[in-house]
Amino acid sequence: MEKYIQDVIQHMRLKNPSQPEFHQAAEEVLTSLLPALEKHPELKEKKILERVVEPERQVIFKVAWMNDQDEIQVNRGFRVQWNSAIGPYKGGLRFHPSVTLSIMKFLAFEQTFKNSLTSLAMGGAKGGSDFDPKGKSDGEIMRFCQEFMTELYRHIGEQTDIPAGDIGVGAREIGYLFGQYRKIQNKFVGVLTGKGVEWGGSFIRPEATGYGATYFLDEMLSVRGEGIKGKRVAISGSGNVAQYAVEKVNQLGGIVVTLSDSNGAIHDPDGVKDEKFEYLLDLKQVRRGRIKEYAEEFNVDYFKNSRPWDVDCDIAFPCATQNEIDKHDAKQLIDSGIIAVVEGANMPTTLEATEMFLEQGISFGPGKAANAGGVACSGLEMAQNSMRLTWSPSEVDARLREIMKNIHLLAKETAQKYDATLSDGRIPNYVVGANISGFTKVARAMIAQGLF
Ligand code: NDP
Ligand code: 2IT
Repeated sequence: MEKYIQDVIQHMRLKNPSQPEFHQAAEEVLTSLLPALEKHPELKEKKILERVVEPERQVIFKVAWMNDQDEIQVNRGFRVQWNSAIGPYKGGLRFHPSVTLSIMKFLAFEQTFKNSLTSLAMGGAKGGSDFDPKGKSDGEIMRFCQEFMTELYRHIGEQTDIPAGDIGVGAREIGYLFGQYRKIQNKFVGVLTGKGVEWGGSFIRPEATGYGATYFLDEMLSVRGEGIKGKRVAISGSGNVAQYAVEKVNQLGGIVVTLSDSNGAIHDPDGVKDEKFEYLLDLKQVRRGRIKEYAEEFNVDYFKNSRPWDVDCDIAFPCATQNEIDKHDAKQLIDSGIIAVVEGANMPTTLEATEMFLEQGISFGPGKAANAGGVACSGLEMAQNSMRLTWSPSEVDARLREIMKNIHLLAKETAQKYDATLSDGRIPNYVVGANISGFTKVARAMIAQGLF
């Protein structure tokens, strides 16, 4: 069976050249499925692996728009609809200059299994553009979003494919995208999530990924007989996920000692809290400034062009982007004595670094389980839109807490069922647990629905 998996991986690599991020994501999932394939030979007979590494549909389109100087700009737009066996396509949009088909595919592939773990009926997709929102005026952002939606609208719909935010796409962009869809289609429907609460959005959606990942961390620590209180937490990034991870870690008594952006990292051993947290929200949400300004304002260390992993901490909480913890960073974190890694970002840890953490018996919460709170809350937004109701913040938060608890339990019990535990046998291998449980539900649906 091992050879069969390696053959599928080899074929996937050959068929999709120059797509390193997609190769990495697919290899991580496929290799971890070995115990499930041994137990369920029908998965091989039905060629589920061969079928699940192929997206159902990939759309690539041109986005031409005008900047403030009346110069024509040309970007590329994507929507990769990976799998709709368990529900309509669902997943975010990323606007970042690094966006390629490889990155879209890795994200859509991961999203498929993440959405399956939430227990809600959502298939997997991802989209975005190589458009760089940094330094653009509000008018430029609006015109770009309108042009992007003028093509995307024909591929999505509230029963077909429901995009949301990701890197570079927040409340402002969702507003412009939604406005254009509504205008073109003359329909007010829940075709996007992450909408403003006054026009169809859900309370807690902005907070959900950061809160949810912190709830997942709390669950992992309780298995170790520990809690967040008093723990020093190194967070990377300073965007949507990082901000609300900071807030929830603070609420649960942890100390957030780092933050970062693409220019560098800050180290604040006393913790990003109280007026410093309020400053962070204003800096990033209102002024759209750089994290360096936090260091200047509060007189703490700033490390230019650095990641935040070279500090004394108990927990690493990556919330920026893919492959931001490599084996060098993993060694530093292991030497610092960390007990847990929780992936707020998608695939922030390289395969080698993940292996190193698992070998050390460190509780490792993979993104598709740990950061599923964002899309889970998007699923709750869809439910509210269908009912034309709005739940209170406390009701949504309670449901989010419950969903994260259940994802943790599912990953833990699946790991135990397949004998996947770490060094001392007590800590579950959540990578194996999350991948097998997310995958088998999608696989069963694919088998039940015939050949596609
Ligand atoms: P934001 O755009 O709000 O913030 C992204 C943060 O990461 C910024 O601080 C940004 O710095 C930093 N960053 C982005 N790219 C790089 C890079 N190449 N190198 C260094 N730093 C970088 O995005 P989100 O917070 O929404 O997303 C963060 C991560 O969480 C992503 O991996 C995303 O896929 C994942 N995620 C997001 C969810 C959501 O609901 N938003 C749900 C689940 C996962 P700068 O401002 O300098 O670019
Ligand atoms: O990676 C992710 O899960 C997201 N960006 C959120 C997707 C969503 O549809 O809410």
